[in-house]
Amino acid sequence: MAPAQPIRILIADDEVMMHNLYRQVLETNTAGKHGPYELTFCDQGEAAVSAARKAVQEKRDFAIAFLDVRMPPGRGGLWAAEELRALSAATQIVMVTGYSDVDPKTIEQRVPPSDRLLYIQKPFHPFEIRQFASTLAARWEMEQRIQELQQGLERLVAQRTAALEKAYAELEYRATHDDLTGLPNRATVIETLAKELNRSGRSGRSLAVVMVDIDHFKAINDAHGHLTGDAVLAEIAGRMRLLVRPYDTIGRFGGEEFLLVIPECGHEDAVLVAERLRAGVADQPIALDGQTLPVTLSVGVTWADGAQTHSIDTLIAEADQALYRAKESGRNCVRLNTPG
Ligand code: GH3
Ligand code: MG
Ligand code: MG
Repeated sequence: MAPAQPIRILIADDEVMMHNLYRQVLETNTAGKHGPYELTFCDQGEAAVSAARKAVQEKRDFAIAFLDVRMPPGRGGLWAAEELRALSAATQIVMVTGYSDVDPKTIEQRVPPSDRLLYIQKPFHPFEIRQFASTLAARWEMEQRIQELQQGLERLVAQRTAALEKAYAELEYRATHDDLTGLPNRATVIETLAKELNRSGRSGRSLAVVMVDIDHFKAINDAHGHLTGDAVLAEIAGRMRLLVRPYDTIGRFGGEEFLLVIPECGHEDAVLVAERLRAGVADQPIALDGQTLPVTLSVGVTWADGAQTHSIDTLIAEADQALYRAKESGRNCVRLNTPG
C-alpha cells in the first residue's frame, strides 16, 4: 500500500489573526491522530480557488476547506465554495460565518451535496475547529481507504478475468487443434466440412475435398524412429498450411492423413491445389538431423457440385477412394474421384 498522504486543509479567511488561531489548533502535536495536517492559508476567495485548482491538478485534493463567508474586497466564501465543489466532489467544505451572514439553507442549495457541507458560526471556540478537522479527516481517510480497496479489487477482478479468458482460449485451442502439427484436428476439420457443405448447398457453389496421405510413412518410422517420424509429420503439415489459402482448412484427419476443405472451388482448381501440395513435399526432401529424407504424398480429390445433395460421409469416402487409386497408381500422384 502507498504511504498515506498528509491530510490537506485549506483555510480562507481575510483576517490574519484567524489564521493564527487555526494554526494553533491544527498544527503540530495538538492535531490528534490524523495530523500533522498540511495547512494552506489564503486571505481571499480567488486565492483559495487557485489553490484548490492546483491541488486537483496535482491529484492532491484538499480533504477539508474552511471558508470564511465574508472576505472583502474580493469575492466571498460562498462563491469560493461553489468553485471548489465544481473542482472536487470529495472536498468537505466548512462555511465559517457570522450571525447576519447568508442563511445556511441558501448555502446548502448552492453547494451540494449537503453531507459534504458544514456550517460553523462565528465566534467559534477554537476547539470546534479541531473537532471538525479530526472528524472530517477520519471520514476522508476512510473514504480514501475504501476507494483504494475498491480499485485493488477491480484490478484483481480484471487480472483474474484476463487469466481465465487466456486459459479458456488455450483450452479451446487444445480441444480443436492437433498437438503435434498445430493443424485443426479431425473433429474440427469435419465440422468445417459440414459448415461449408451447408453453405455450398445454399449458394450453389461447388466445394472441393482433398485427402492427403504420406507414402510409406511406416518405413520412415521404421528406419529413423518415431520421433523423426513426428518431425516429418510436423514439417509436412507446416508446408501444406503455407500452400493453401487462408480460408481453406487443412486438418489432421488421422495418423499420417490430412483432409483439406476448399470452399468455392471446382474440381479442376482442386486438382491444381492438390498437385501444389504434392509437389511442395516431393520436390524438396526434408532436412532433419543432418540427413535429407525424400518424402512423397498421395492425394485424392473429390468435390460437391452445389446443385446436388451430398453428405459428409460420401464426400470423405469419395476422397478416400480417389486416394486409394493414387496409391494404386504408384503413389506420389493426384487422382480425381470420378463419380459413378
Ligand atoms: P502407404 O503409402 O500405403 O500409406 O503406407 P504407410 O506406411 O504410410 O501406411 P500405413 O497405414 O501402413 O502406416 C502408417 C504409419 O503412420 C503407421 C503409424 O505408426 C504411423 N503414424 C501414425 N501416426 C503417427 C504419429 O503421430 N507419429 C509417427 N511418428 N507415426 C505415426
Ligand atoms: Mg501412408
Ligand atoms: Mg494412412
